[in-house]
Amino acid sequence: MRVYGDAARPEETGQIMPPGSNLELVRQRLAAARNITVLTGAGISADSGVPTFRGEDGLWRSYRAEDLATPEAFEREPRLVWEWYNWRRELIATKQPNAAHLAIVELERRAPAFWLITQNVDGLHRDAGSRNLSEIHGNIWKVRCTGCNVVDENRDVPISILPSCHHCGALLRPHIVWFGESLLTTDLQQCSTVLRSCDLLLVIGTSGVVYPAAGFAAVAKETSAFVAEINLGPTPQSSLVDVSLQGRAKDLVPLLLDPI
Ligand code: BV8
Ligand code: ZN
Repeated sequence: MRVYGDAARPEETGQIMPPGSNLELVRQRLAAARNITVLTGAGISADSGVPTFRGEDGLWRSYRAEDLATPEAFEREPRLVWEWYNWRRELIATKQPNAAHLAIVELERRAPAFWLITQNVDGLHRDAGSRNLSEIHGNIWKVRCTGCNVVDENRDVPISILPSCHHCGALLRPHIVWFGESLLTTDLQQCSTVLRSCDLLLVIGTSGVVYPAAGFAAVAKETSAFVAEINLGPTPQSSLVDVSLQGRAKDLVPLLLDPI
């Protein structure tokens, strides 16, 4: 059952309910929840000025992110792929966490049990202070050796376009999960645990089109968690969740925290 206040479903009426009508419901559920899981996507960083993947600002030059974020593209044109990641590193290095990132840190501090799953690679949740965190698509500030597989933190801005491993000299790649690559088994196991054990899942700023993250709300619903979504508009998950709050993450997420 989905709550949009007492009105009919928006897709039936074409009406978008103001978030205020069920913001209170989500706030109450959050305050009562013993075990909270949060899933975020690029939309939470949009309010920090980081381009989303599929928004009008999400394209880079004439390439689509899905064509660059693949092992095949890196195999074929490592220089072009590194140019794209360098461009993103230079941009992200100038951005700060926003009120939504900080509210999630406060939620982690207050909740008896809390875990954050992010699809974002920008590192802004970590910068904000999140610690119970799975960066399931990797982190743009980490590199991995294509020879010896060593993972290192690398904050060079700009990064040299074809960086090499100081252990074995082989080419370094971004430590990021590309399309067609599996997520880390440890991350998948942690996601399954926290999705099946939570009594509330909050899904923030994701278009819900990239798997396996796009299936996470359904996993939480299987074990009867209360699922709320925050997004600018409806997503493929909207029919599945209990409440959809429509608005900017930086505005809505802080409102979900009861004032102390
Ligand atoms: C996998 C790293 C098993 C790159 C990313 C065929 C072959 C192989 C696999 C597949 C296949 N067909 C399908 C798949 C699965 C594939 C997939 O799902 N493809 C999609 C495109 C159909 N998935 C995979 O490949 C995954 N691996 O399945 O492994 C496997 C292995 C081998 C063979 C078969 C299976 C790996 C997926 C990870 C890909 N890497 N990122 C990089 O970042 O450089 S995904 C990329 O999309 C980003 O990580 C991003 O986070 C993610 C999801 O996008 P969103 O975060 O949702 O961002 P988006 O721009 O889409 O939406 C933003 C949302 O925010 C919007 O809804 C907007 O309304 C909202 N918003 C905007 N502003 C605000 C806001 N909301 C609130 N407030 C605001 N202010
Ligand atoms: Zn190496």
